[in-house]
Amino acid sequence: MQDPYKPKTNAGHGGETHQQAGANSPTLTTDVGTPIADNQNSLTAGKRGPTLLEDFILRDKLARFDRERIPERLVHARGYSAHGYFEATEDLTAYTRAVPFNSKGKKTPVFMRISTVAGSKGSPDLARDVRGFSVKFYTEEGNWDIVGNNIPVFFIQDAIKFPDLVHAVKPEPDTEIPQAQSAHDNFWDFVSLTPESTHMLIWIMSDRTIPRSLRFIEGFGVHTFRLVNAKGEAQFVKFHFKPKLGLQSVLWNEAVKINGADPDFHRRDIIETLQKGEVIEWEMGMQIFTEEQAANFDFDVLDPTKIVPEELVPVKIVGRLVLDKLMDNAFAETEVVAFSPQNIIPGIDFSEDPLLQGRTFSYFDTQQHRLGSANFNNLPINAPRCPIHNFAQDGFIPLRQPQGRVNYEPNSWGGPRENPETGFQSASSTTEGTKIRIRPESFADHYSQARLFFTSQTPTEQTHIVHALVFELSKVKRADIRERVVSHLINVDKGLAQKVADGLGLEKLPAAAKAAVTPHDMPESSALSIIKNGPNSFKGRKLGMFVTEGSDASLVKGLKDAAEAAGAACAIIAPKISGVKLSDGKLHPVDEKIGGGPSVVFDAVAVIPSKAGADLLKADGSSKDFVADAFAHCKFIAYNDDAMPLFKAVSIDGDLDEGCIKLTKADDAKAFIQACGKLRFWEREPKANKS
Ligand code: HDD
Repeated sequence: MQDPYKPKTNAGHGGETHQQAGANSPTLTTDVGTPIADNQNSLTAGKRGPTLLEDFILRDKLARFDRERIPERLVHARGYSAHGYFEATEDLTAYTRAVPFNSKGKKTPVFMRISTVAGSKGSPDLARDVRGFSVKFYTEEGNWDIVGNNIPVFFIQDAIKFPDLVHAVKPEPDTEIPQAQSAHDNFWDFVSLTPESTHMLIWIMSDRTIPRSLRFIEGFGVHTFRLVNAKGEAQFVKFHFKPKLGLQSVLWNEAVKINGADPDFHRRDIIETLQKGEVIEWEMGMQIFTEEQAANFDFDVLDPTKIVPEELVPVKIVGRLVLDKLMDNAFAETEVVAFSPQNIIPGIDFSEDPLLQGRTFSYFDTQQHRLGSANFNNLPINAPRCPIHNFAQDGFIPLRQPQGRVNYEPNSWGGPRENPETGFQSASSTTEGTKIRIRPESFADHYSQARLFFTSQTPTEQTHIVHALVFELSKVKRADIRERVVSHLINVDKGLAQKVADGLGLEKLPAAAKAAVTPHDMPESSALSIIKNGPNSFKGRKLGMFVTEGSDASLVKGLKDAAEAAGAACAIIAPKISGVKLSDGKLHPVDEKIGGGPSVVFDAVAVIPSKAGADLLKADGSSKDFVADAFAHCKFIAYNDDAMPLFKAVSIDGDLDEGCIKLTKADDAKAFIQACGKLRFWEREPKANKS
C-alpha cells in the first residue's frame, strides 16, 4: 500500500505535478472517515475504461459538492459579518430588565451582519441601496436580535405589501435585469403608486445609500419597540447606532467606478481594519418615551415610515457596540446566521407597528425554508450561549439531542418548568376593537417628514439627491411613471421637484399628487445630514500616494508619518507592483499598480511624481483618471511642482483651490492631513461638476 505521506508515484502519466503532503498533514478522508489514497483519479475499469459505480470516493465528493449552495436570502443576500461585544455604559434597570443593560460595564457577545438589500450574493458593494444592520446579542436570557437598517424608516407601513415591494425592486421577471438597481420602471412604478414610500425614497436618493465604508454608517432598529422593567412598567423605545468615526459617503460617480475597480470594497475595508488590530465601533443609543408623550406627537410612532426627530426625543447613549474579530468561515457564519425580529428577551417587547408584527412571522418562516429545518437554531452561530431546556425534539439534522425519558410537560419525572417570575412576560397593553382591514388615519401624512429630511440636508447633499433622482428616473422608460414621481416630489419640496423636472426635461411641472393630509413644515434636524455628522478627523481613512521612480523619498515619508499619526492608512500607487525606487535610491514596496488603485478607492490623495515620471505618465489614461477624478470628487490633494504636467494634461492646472495643498517640505504633510479631516473640499463641487 502506498504511504500517503510520501510523494505519489502513480499520479498519472500526463506529467502533472502533485503537491507533497507535509510531515504533519493529516490523511484526507471521506465524510465517514475512510482514509483516501488517491484524490486525483477516479476508479476505472482499465486505464482508459469507464468509471465504476462502486467509486464511493468520487460519488461522495461530487454529491457533497452538488449540494453546497443553499437558497440565498430573498433580500439582503449580500452581506458581511464580524464578531464583537456590546458594553453597557449605563445601568438601565429603571427602564428595562433586559440583561445587557443591567449594569454599567456589562459586556454581551454579539455577531453582526451588514448587507445590501436588492442584489444577489455576488453583486457589487457600492450598489445604491439600503444597508441592513443586524446585531445578534447572545445574552444569558436568550438571543436578542436587532434586525435593522442604516435608514430609520421603511418603504411601506404594512407587512402585507412586502412581497410587492420586493418583487418591484428585484430584477424584472421576464428579462431578469437590472441587478442590484432600483433604477428601473417596476420599482418606480410601485413606489409612485405607494405614496407612503415617499419619505424613504428621499433617504435612498441621498448619499446614505452609497456609504464610504460600513464603519461609517448609522444603524436603526426602525420600529418603535417597548422597554419593560422588573415591575412590568413599559415605555416606548427606538434603537440607534452612531458610528464612532462619524458618517461618510462617496459620490455616485465614485460608486460607479468603485464597483468596477473593487466590487468587494466594503468587505475588504472590514477585513483590513480588523486584520490591523483596529476595532469597528458604534455608540448605541435609545430614544425612550412614554405612550402619553407619543400620543401628543403629530405623527404615529407605530408607523414605520416616520422617525421621532432627535430634537423631540434626544438619543440617550447607553453603550458601545464593538466589532473586533473577523469570522472564520463565511458559510458557517454569514450565510447561515438567522436573524429574526421575533428574537427578543425579557425586558424588550414589540409594539403594534403592523410592519413589525408581520416581520415576527416572516423571518422564522424564511429560515426554515433556507436552512432546511427548524433545527437551524442549533447551528453554532445561531445557538444561544445560555442553557436551553425544552421538549422540542427530532426533525432533520437534530444537532441538539435531549437525554432521558421526559419529553412532555407537565410530567411526574422532573425537568424544566415554566417560571412566571423570571420568564418572558409580554408588556400589558389594552387592545380591543372590531376585526377590520384598514390603515389608521394617523398613518396618512406621507410628505411632512420627507420634507423634514430634505430641508435638513446641506445644499451639497440636496444637490446629490436631485442628481440621484434624475439618474434613476432617466432609466425609467415610461414617461407617466417619471411624471408621477415628480408629482409626489412637489409635496415634498417644490424646488426639488422643479430641479428634477428640469433634469428630466419635463416641459412643465405636473399637478401635485393628491395628499390625504396636507404636508406641514417641521423644524430642521441636523441629525439627518451626513456632512453635519462627519468626523473632522482623518482617523480610519486612507491616503493614496501616487509616486514614480525618483519621487522625493522625504515627502513620501512625511506623508506616511503624518497619516499614521492621525490614525489613517496609506497606500503607494506606482507604475510597477514589484517596487519603486525613490530619490533615496532605495526600492520601496508598492501597494497598487497605477490603474489598479484608482483615486476613487482613497479618501484623499497625494500626487508627488518625479519630473521624469510625470512627463512619462502625462499621456497615460489611468494616471490622468487618478488626478481628474480626485479633483472632480472634491478630494483633498497634496502635490509637488513636478505634478503640474499631470494636472495640465487634465486641464485642472488653472483651477487648483484651497483643497489642493502644495508640499514643499516633509513638514507640510501635517497641515495637509489636518485639512483632510474635513474629508472633502465641497466648495469645489459646483465648479468641478457642472451638469
Ligand atoms: Fe427584512 C432579511 C431588515 C422589513 C422579511 N431584513 C432582512 C435582513 C435585514 C432586514 C437587515 C437581513 C438579515 C441578515 O443579515 O441575515 N426588513 C428589515 C427592515 C425592515 C424589514 C429594517 C423594515 C423595518 N423584512 C421586512 C418585512 C418582511 C421582511 C416587512 C416580511 C414581512 N427580511 C425578510 C425576510 C429576510 C429579511 C424575507 C430575508 C432572509 C431572511 O429574512 O432571513 O424574511
